[in-house]
Amino acid sequence: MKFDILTLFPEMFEPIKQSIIGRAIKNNIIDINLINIRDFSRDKHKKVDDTPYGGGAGMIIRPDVVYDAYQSIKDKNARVIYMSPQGKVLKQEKVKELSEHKHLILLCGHYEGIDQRVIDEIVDEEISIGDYVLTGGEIPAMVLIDSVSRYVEGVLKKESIECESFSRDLLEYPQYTRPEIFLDKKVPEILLSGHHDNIRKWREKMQEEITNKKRPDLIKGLKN
Ligand code: 4GT
Repeated sequence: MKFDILTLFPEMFEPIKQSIIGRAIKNNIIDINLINIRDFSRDKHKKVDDTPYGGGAGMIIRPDVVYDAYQSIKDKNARVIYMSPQGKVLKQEKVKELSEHKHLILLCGHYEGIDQRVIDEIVDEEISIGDYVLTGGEIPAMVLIDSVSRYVEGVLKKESIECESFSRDLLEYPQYTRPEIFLDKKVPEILLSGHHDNIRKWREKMQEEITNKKRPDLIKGLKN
């Protein structure tokens, strides 16, 4: 799976090259290609933004620079996503759907945003990671890459993903490891019993209890 990232701050993506995603990159399962929008400025000072028509605070990224950056990587089979608080809020269902694509192009805004004309011209879909405002789309893009990559074949062990799809829409059961006693708290007896059928039932019951208590909206299927 290939991710092309159009951004003014490619250095911000260093953290995602660690751990599980880092291993997937080294194994050529995931490819993260960073395109610095600034490289496409034709200005002698490499300027990419300007003041908003109509007035107001902040700077807007110019459409021509973004367009030229996009032209350098464009692929008619890729899905172009603009990370934006105006987009649909990312949910696990959408994460799974995006993981079926071979090539995603992620456009990250900064400052007060990007000129609307280039968004209308190149973007297929806008995605938000939640109802709050950030200084840029880079962290949302990393959230999308991390969540989508988990579903790409070879990134995780098969069990890690399958287990989730059975228990869809429920929170996870609590997990324990050694020591058996920690600060006078014992690990639930059933987990030491070796009775795998009872353990499975106990875990399912815990999932329902925890979801009911912490996120009843997930069970009721409420949108927010
Ligand atoms: C929030 C989100 C996002 C921003 C989100 C354009 C300039 C948007 C700054 C950018 N804030 N992007 N994707 N909730 N800010 O996903």
